[in-house]
Amino acid sequence: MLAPTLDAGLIRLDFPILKEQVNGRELVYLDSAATSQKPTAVIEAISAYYTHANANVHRGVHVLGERATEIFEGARESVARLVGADPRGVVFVRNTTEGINLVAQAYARERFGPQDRIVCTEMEHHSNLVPWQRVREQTGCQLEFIPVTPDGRLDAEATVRLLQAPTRLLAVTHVSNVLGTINPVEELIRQAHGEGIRVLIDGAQAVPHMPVDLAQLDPDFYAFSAHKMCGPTGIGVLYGRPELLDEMPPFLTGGSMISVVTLEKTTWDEIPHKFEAGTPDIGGAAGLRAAVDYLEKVGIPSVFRHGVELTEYADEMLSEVPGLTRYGPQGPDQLGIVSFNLEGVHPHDVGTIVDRAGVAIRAGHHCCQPLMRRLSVSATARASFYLYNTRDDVDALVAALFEANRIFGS
Ligand code: C6P
Repeated sequence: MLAPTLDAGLIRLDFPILKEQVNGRELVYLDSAATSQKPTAVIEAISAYYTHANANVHRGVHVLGERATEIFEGARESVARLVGADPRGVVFVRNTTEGINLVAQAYARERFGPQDRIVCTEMEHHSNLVPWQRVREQTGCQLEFIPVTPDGRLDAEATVRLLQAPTRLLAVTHVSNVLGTINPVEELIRQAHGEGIRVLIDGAQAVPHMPVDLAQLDPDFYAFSAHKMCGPTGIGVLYGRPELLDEMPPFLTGGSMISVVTLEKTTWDEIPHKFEAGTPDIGGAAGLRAAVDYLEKVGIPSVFRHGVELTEYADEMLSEVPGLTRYGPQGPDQLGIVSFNLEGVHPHDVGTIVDRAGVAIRAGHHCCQPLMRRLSVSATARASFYLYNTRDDVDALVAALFEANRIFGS
């Protein structure tokens, strides 16, 4: 059944920053894959935390300490509900990058040696690539990559070949931040588990935009960031299968993650606290909880439908722009992210010219240098959509691209 449509015009009213004037024009924000804008409810939740509840968590016997702990643990419950996870498996980290580093160091580094292989893909963000190179340096394990096809999908034949012994871990993105490709992660997890291979999914570009049910997908690890899903910067989530987290040593050590400390020896707290050393980002958790409430109120299935429809509209309109090359699949397995180049115009110039018209896009390698090499480009321009974007925003981008062509004489 099709989800109800959302009214992006009404939703825009919840995001005060969208009233900003940029270069004399009303802001058109098409860079949500980098970070999303924040609704008033999130901004107010952070402010309310500091105004009425600021204290440290899991320590205080006083009222503010209890309020802060309720907010922090309430955020964990909210996140767990959103993604269908056991709250004991929800570890608060700084961002997706830290979540993946946690798994690289506390899981892979501890277990793998030269006889083992980690498999990644050519479309990974550096955050899901560099940590595995580091593990290779530390353990001598092998690291191989599933190639990306010319239409921006994972090579099926190589996937089958690489999801076999000696592979021990597959680390793959759910949605590509450059191509918008939605990878068939449910099938990949099933295939990998059939061969006894653990799976980490980078969900940074998925959780904000589409329903994600970890109970159904059943990954071993799944990482995402609050700041791409209407929440604040500084807090993210690593989901880990509780039995695995239980077995793993801590990533960072110090206060808050211990059970008993003597001068000789320390024992660890229960999960997830074992992985949350030091004072956490409590204000961030307050914002994240409000972001989850906000997205649930709008309805993630409606956010997904809106992203699909806007991307289809953008594809149709961009096909009218002379000299434009689009990267990535254009079909049902593509979501919310449109990368392209204009013939004869460097993507940074494209970014600068559209910015003059108040349109914010990203230009560069998008932290995916190996993918750029595979696409035989040094950089692309990238527009990315979210629940507050409208067809008018796409039209503003397209008009600005015609202007870029005029300036560069194409
Ligand atoms: N991509 C982009 O503009 P952090 O920075 O840890 O919150 O997220 C890292 C990350 C990991 N995986 C994927 C698929 C991502 O898209 C990102 C962040 C931003 O594409 C900033 S480089």
